[in-house]
Amino acid sequence: MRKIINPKKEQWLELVKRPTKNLEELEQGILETFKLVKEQGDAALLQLAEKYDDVKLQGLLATEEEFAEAESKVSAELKEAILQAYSNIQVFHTQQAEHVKQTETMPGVTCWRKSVAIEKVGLYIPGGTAPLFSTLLMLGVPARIAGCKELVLCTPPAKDGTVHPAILYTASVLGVYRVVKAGGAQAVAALAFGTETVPAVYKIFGPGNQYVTVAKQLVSKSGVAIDLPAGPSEVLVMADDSANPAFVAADLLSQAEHGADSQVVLLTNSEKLLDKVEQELEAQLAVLPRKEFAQKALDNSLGILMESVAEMMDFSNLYAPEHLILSILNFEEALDSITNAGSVFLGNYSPESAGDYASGTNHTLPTNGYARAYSGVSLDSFVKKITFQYITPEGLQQIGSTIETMAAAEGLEAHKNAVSIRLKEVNRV
Ligand code: HSO
Ligand code: ZN
Repeated sequence: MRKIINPKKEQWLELVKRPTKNLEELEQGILETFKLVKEQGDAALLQLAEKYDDVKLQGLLATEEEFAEAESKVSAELKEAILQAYSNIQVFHTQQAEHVKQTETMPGVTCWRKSVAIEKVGLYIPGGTAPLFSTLLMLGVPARIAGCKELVLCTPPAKDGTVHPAILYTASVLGVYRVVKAGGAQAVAALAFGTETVPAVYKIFGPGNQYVTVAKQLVSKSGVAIDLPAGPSEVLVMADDSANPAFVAADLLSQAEHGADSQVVLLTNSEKLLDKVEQELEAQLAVLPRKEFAQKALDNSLGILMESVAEMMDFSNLYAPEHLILSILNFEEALDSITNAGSVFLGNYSPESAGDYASGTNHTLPTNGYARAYSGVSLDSFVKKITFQYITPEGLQQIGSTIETMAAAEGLEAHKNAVSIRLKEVNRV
């Protein structure tokens, strides 16, 4: 961890920068993959699984037998944990539903807005070094609450052609039975354009490697919606003397273990705490199975000593972290000054892991400074909001002249006429 003592404000812009990657060079290859999937459909997916995942698949879809086998392989303890997390995520996301409120903006002019589910959604769950079945819950639960009709799951298979049992078990809990063994840009292409076994969807969700990220960005240019511009995961911990250095180090490491490019930042107004956290990091890192990833992430990370909580908050708002942990005594007083963050964890007993898995909030969140303007995934991500209006003849008499005047001023005579022609009839009777 890079230690920085009282940086000047002029340095902040440099410090909040994430290491940028130029992903444009991946585009050419990804466009070729898109072409292959468009032209050859399932055959392309099978061919690319062999090429990139080193697996000769018998079929693209997980079979009933595979679901049954997964069910038997997941321990009772893990099943119980998944169901508990499911329940909490469901409770939290259900209360996000908006109820239809009809409003009369003028007598006889009634407007309302209704959330309508996106009919077909694609969920991408990476394979790779960790089987993120928790992400499947974070996407599948709100999709189900929203009422999405078709949920298609794509995930890269292991070398023996199987899908991780916990992913299949979670899919079955969600009632998602179309599980496609496809990863990378080809999975995104299949979800966007459709193949014989993969229906084309209207929105694609889920994290992935650089290929998946660029592929999602590319399909979004052609009208398929995507959840969020994804980047490496990050956490910023704000800590004062009331924090427990071992807890702080554990939180930093929980995020650092995601990958070598994860970002962790510690802000503190206590030099003593900074030193203690450094010692703890070393001790805890040594025994972590994923210490190689975590060490690399820590090498790019910052431990910054600052003057005050107010200064830390200013820095954090500029950084706009995906996750913000407030391990400070008077965190309640600081809440209103948080302007940019994806998800916030308060006090010494709210680790980020709680939100990652089970407390109920969503863990698909804006990274890379996007928290300045984006929200994380929620029930809203799975619906469109459609507006309605009903105007009575009396209502049109009330509002008509306003519309006519404005249409005329914009030089749009046909717009004006759509009102005038009606008013003429209403005023005749
Ligand atoms: N911290 C990750 C989510 C996750 N953590 C999944 C563990 N499993 C991004 O918010
Ligand atoms: Zn995590």
